[in-house]
Amino acid sequence: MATTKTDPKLTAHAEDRKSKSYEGLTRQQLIDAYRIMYTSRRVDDREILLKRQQKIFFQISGAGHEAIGVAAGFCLRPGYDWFYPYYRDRALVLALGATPYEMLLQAVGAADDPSSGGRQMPSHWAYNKLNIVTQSSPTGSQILQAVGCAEAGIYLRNHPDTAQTGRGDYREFHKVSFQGDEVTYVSLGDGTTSEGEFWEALNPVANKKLPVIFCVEDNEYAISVPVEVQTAGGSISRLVSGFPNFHFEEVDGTDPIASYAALKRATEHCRAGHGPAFVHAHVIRPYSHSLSDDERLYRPDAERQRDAARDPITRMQMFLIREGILDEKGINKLEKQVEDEMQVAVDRALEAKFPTPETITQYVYSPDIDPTSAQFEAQPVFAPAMETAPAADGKKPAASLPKTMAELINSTLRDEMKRDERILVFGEDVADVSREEYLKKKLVKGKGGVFKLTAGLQAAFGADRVFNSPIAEAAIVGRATGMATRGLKPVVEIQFFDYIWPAMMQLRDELPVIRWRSNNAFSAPCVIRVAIGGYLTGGALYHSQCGESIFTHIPGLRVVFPSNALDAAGLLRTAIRCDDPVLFLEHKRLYRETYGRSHYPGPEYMIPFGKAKIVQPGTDLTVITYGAVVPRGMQAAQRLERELGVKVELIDLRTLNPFDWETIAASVEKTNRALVAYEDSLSWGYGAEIAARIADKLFPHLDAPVRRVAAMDTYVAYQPILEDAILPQANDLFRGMKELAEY
Ligand SMILES: Cc1ncc(C[n+]2csc(CCOP(=O)(O)OP(=O)(O)O)c2C)c(N)n1
Ligand SMILES: [Mg+2]
Repeated sequence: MATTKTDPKLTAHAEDRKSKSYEGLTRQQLIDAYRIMYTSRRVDDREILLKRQQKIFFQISGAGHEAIGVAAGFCLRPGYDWFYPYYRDRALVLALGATPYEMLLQAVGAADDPSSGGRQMPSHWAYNKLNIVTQSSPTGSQILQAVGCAEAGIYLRNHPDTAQTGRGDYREFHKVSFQGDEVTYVSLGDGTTSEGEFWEALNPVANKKLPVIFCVEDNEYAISVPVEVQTAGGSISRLVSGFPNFHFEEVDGTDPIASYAALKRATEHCRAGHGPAFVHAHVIRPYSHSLSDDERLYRPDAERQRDAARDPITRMQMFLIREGILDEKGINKLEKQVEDEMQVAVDRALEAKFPTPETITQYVYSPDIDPTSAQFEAQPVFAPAMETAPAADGKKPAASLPKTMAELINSTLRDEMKRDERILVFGEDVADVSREEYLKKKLVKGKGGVFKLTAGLQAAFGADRVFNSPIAEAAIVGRATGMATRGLKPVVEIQFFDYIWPAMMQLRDELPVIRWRSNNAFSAPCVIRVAIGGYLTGGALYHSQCGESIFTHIPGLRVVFPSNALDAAGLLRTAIRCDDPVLFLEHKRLYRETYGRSHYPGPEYMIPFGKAKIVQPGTDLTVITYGAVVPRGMQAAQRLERELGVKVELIDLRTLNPFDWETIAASVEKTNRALVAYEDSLSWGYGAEIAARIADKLFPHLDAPVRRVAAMDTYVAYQPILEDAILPQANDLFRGMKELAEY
């Protein structure tokens, strides 16, 4: 038998390498890292092939981003930490425990796709068990939600009893879990740092020292636009370097060991509670932006070759060989295993069942709680009569007087916050005083909202439940969405409807879509209170807008618009306890109106959504309206009866999505005439849909055309003479009703 002599020097060298530390990674971990990176690349390759064979319908790759991804996956813990990755993070998601088969299920659009049930494009990750929160396509909209997610973790740690599940409300279906030292990871591309939402996220994470890792995967391109166009000076690290409390890392993100070291330091900083971390990883993008893009159109060969020389897959392979961790045979064996597993996964995915069209409407709203149901029907319980005893001066004490809408909203918030510790209130100026010591020393009384709707809540419940946010509407809604995803119930305020627009991405593409796009794996029920409307005398263009139909056009979002104090209290409670996101529109003019005041109906008073109120019964004409047009409509209707004997049935819809079609239909079938009145500008407004439905469904019952009375198709002007002319007044309503009655 032949024996080989071993060179003792070589043996020593091999031993040396064996004990070498790779930033704490073992040799086995390095092999595992390569396996995941290689798997990630091969899933991309297989998807590209499947796309060319028209077996899948879209492809976007994680190629070039594998090293930073696997490093993050090794530093963080699935199901413990929280993840808001973006589409290039295939390697991260694999490292956390997702499988190629699961990814391919999404690519083919299978019913069993665990991320979306065939609803989202491939690489739009969502894995509930791993705490990988459902992702979407808008660049950067995940970032603010990650902030809210991290805030929720801190809040839950400080309020552990919050985790108790309440009965009879959304809490039954939202178990909360948290770890004292959890970290939230969010990643984004270099181009995405141009989005306002990225910058809106930096203030709260820095100020509140939130444990969030931002990982910017800088491949120097955003589709065809190079980094120097997106980022002044070309370096995002330089631009963010002034934010306090951050730990900063800049690293070659194609080097898994350097990436691991950087992310380990970042994770330690966050876990220890020192604040957020910012990891700027330089990566490459070898496969163009997506399969719909050909980068040769805007990148010369030399530049692409320069990138290719840094390909993380080849680099890692060479590294393993050089370090003697795997030889060529070992590499080949590993790759063959991956190929074999991949083939099985592809074959299985191609046989997967597709979702059926009957399932399309599932999970637009909560399947668990129906806010239109009898569960939300409760009678008002007014305080006992002792309060109505006259005061010494003979006048009734203030407590006995009916309360304004503003007061009842405040009382409702107060009682709900008492009942449910998961409720947080934040927004612009909503706190009593941000500098809490002023309040504690009783130096000031506190503000509590520009309309004082949240007055006293901070004093009653503390500054971690009621606090001011920066003027950043996207952040208000995005952070609320992240918190709600964790099972909290944020009740946030948008100060003026006119300023809701920076939050539009969150309100259209995120909050109401989370449940549907994740096939019910995630949801984010929360309440967005918004001061809306005109008739203010001097409110002008930017403090008077309506525009509710823009939001009723959004599937998944409930829209409520009360016209009086009692309804506001009952509907707000339903909004808070239900399991869907709710846009709660509060008319500024009605906040302190004499019309519609009420005593407080008690801490359990609720009104189901989708139940209109017949404010005045009638037989001759149906008027369908809501909000501040209700009292104006009443005035007009009373005059009509007085002067012409026409009996108008006036319907206050109260909630706009859902809306009470049964009440409308029953009324129009009786009166045979319908007028829809609303404060928003006439064309394309909310009433257009109601009018169209009546024309469509009730045509045989109509004795006259369906009419609308609304604002002019312009903006609301400052000068009161103009405002009066622009907005629908009682006189306009009277004229409209009269014409229709006489038709
Ligand atoms: C808000 C928004 N605007 C535009 C797009 C279209 N879009 C998709 S990816 C992308 C480029 C993103 O570049 P970057 O952030 O650098 O990430 P990368 O793809 O390079 O990893 C654009 C413009 C989008 N998805 N969302
Ligand atoms: Mg990029």
